[in-house]
Amino acid sequence: MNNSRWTSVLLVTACVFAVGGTGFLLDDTPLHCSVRRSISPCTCSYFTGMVRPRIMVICQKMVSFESVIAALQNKFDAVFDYMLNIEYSELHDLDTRRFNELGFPIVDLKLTNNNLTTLPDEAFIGMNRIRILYLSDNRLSAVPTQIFKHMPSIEVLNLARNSIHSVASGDFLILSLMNTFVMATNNLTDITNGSFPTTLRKVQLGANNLTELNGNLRNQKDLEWLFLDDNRIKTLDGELPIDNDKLIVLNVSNNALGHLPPELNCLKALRYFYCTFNQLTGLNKTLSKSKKLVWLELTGNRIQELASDEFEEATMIEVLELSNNCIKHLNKSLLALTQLSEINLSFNKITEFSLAEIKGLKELKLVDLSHNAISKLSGHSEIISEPVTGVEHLKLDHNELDSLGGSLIGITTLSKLNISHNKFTDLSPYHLTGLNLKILDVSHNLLHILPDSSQIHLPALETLVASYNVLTSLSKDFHGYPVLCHADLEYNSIMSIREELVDMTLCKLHGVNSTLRIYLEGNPVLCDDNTRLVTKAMELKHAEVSGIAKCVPVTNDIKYNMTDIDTSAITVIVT
Ligand SMILES: *[C@@H]1O[C@H](CO)[C@@H](O)[C@H](O)[C@H]1NC(C)=O
Ligand SMILES: *[C@@H]1O[C@H](CO)[C@@H](O)[C@H](O)[C@H]1NC(C)=O
Ligand SMILES: *[C@@H]1O[C@H](CO)[C@@H](O)[C@H](O)[C@H]1NC(C)=O
Ligand SMILES: *[C@@H]1O[C@H](CO)[C@@H](O)[C@H](O)[C@H]1NC(C)=O
Ligand SMILES: *[C@@H]1O[C@H](CO)[C@@H](O)[C@H](O)[C@H]1NC(C)=O
Ligand SMILES: *[C@@H]1O[C@H](CO)[C@@H](O)[C@H](O)[C@H]1NC(C)=O
Ligand SMILES: *[C@@H]1O[C@H](CO)[C@@H](O)[C@H](O)[C@H]1NC(C)=O
Ligand SMILES: *[C@@H]1O[C@H](CO)[C@@H](O)[C@H](O)[C@H]1NC(C)=O
Ligand SMILES: *[C@@H]1O[C@H](CO)[C@@H](O)[C@H](O)[C@H]1NC(C)=O
Ligand SMILES: *[C@@H]1O[C@H](CO)[C@@H](O)[C@H](O)[C@H]1NC(C)=O
Ligand SMILES: CC(=O)N[C@H]1CO[C@H](CO)[C@@H](O)[C@@H]1O
Repeated sequence: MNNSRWTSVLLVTACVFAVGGTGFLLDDTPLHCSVRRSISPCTCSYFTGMVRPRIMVICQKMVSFESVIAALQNKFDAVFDYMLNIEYSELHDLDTRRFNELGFPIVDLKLTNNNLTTLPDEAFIGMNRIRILYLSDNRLSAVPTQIFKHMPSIEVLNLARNSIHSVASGDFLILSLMNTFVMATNNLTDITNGSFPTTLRKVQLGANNLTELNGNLRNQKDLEWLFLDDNRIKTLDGELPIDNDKLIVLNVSNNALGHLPPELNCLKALRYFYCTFNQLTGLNKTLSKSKKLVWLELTGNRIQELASDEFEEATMIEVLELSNNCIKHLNKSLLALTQLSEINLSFNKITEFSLAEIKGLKELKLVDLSHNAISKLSGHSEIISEPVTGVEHLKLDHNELDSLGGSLIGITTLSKLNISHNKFTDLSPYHLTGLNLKILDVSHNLLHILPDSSQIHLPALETLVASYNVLTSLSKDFHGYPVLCHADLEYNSIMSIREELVDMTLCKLHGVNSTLRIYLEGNPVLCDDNTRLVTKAMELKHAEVSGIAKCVPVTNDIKYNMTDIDTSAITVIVT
């Protein structure tokens, strides 16, 4: 994953829940407030740096609303704005007192984690300065519509993690300034049409039980973020906002969508689209006009193939996640994606991969083709004229390959190649010629020999993983890897090792001479008395062999009589 990209997306997600609340406090240093002592057990901090300085008051584990009022009443100067959080408290007497008895203006009220089941509307009388209201993490079973009439200035409303079943027509209409609505993790099955004001910019309805949206978001022209993930929505046809050129993030992952709504094409601003774990069988060119799209996740669908013009104008896509689908053919659909930096096609049904599918994609760094059924790599002749891509990391593990077929020749940017769990019986030195590999994983294959040391030259190879093969001896095998530092050869059938193995290597870490580590656990050679002498000699040449020998103690004359097969059988017996 490209780190900076990830951060930006995670930030987007994080912000949904931080809107208004703590988000704007980030670059603001809280100061102690003078009344700190007299409001115990509540605490307060003073924030400058905003248009109007604010005071944040936090009360936790209060035994009653009465005790909140007793602690805070008339302790604060009304010229400031106040944020009040009452959490983990017992507020059974909410109906006997009112927030406005506190005597200071609250703009941001958070009543979270209080086990609230209902909210008496009298408590909120006169709270018309409130812009942010959090009622999340309670046990509300219905929308507390009755309280909204006292708080017409609400811009941010958070009802997440309650047990609300339905939203009735008009429930939120009175909140004509509301721009952020969070109702994730409730038990919503139904939202009656016409429930929201058309001012919404951020909507989070994830983790509910919604099967349809009833046209509720149709007229949200200013909608920027829409999270509908983890519901049971079967179709979004006719549900997406029309004439909307603001929607940037759309998450409909973990639903039951069988196809993408055609109107997706009209969301001109869409940059991040998540539609993982649905039941899409194809894209039907629905995203072909998404010119601003940079991040597309479609993992866990049933997509079988992509049309050649699938992404025709979606040329800004940088990250494309298509793992866990049923893709057999790419049909050169990726060639339009000139900004593509990462593609994940793991767990699909590709049997042959042509490098021509990624020809000319210069920004492409990571290609994951693992867990397919690829038995043939092709396309080399098509790309030889022009350096194919900027690919740095190619994952081809868990496929059916027995040859690279020369397909990688000329990809000078490639530094990490994983062809573990395939069917290689040998590696042709020719197929690795000219590569600047730093890491090569050929473990879990059928290699009985490493590439001929007189023919292979991987001048940058630092890590070689060749465990779980059937290598039998090591002599000049590392001569083609002058800077090797890490050689994992565990669980082979190596019976002999020669000192000359490390004659041509010099491991350097950050330019400083360092030790080449050779891992040999699970090889018969560790039970050979001679090995100790060889490894001692290697230590003088900056190489260190490691691995715990698992041999039954055998006297020399028994050992002397053993055939090769007997020896390997013995090493399997763990002492
Ligand atoms: C809320 O209810 C839960 C379970 O009924 C209980 O464990 C918890 O102590 C209650 N919290 C408060 C603040 O009353
Ligand atoms: C969704 O509804 C189904 C059936 O009505 C129910 O079994 C399930 O528990 C509900 N899911 C949630 C998260 O409430
Ligand atoms: C959600 O609602 C459904 C039916 O509306 C009900 O069967 C289920 O138990 C509810 N789940 C929760 C977690 O409240
Ligand atoms: C929902 O209401 C909007 C505006 O009132 C209307 O345009 C739309 O057709 C309605 N949708 C449905 C499914 O009733
Ligand atoms: C989208 O929804 C899925 C499923 O809930 C979740 O795992 C993922 O983190 C969400 N992505 C973003 C960016 O919110
Ligand atoms: C594909 O899109 C076309 C044009 O929008 C539409 O007519 C067709 O029904 C769609 N096919 C599928 C399988 O969704
Ligand atoms: C590709 O997707 C698979 C399955 O979703 C995941 O396990 C793997 O880590 C991804 N590959 C990369 C390089 O991120
Ligand atoms: C190669 O892929 C396998 C399977 O995903 C993984 O276990 C292994 O760590 C990878 N090798 C390297 C050197 O990253
Ligand atoms: C590093 O090792 C090489 C070869 O053994 C030797 O010529 C060189 O002097 C060493 N450098 C240092 C700083 O020890
Ligand atoms: C080893 O083999 C020799 C010749 O085959 C035999 O004379 C000797 O008894 C054997 N030793 C043991 C311990 O089996
Ligand atoms: C949609 C599309 O163009 N599919 C083609 C992808 O490539 C395969 C194999 O060449 C064809 O059989 C499909 O028709």
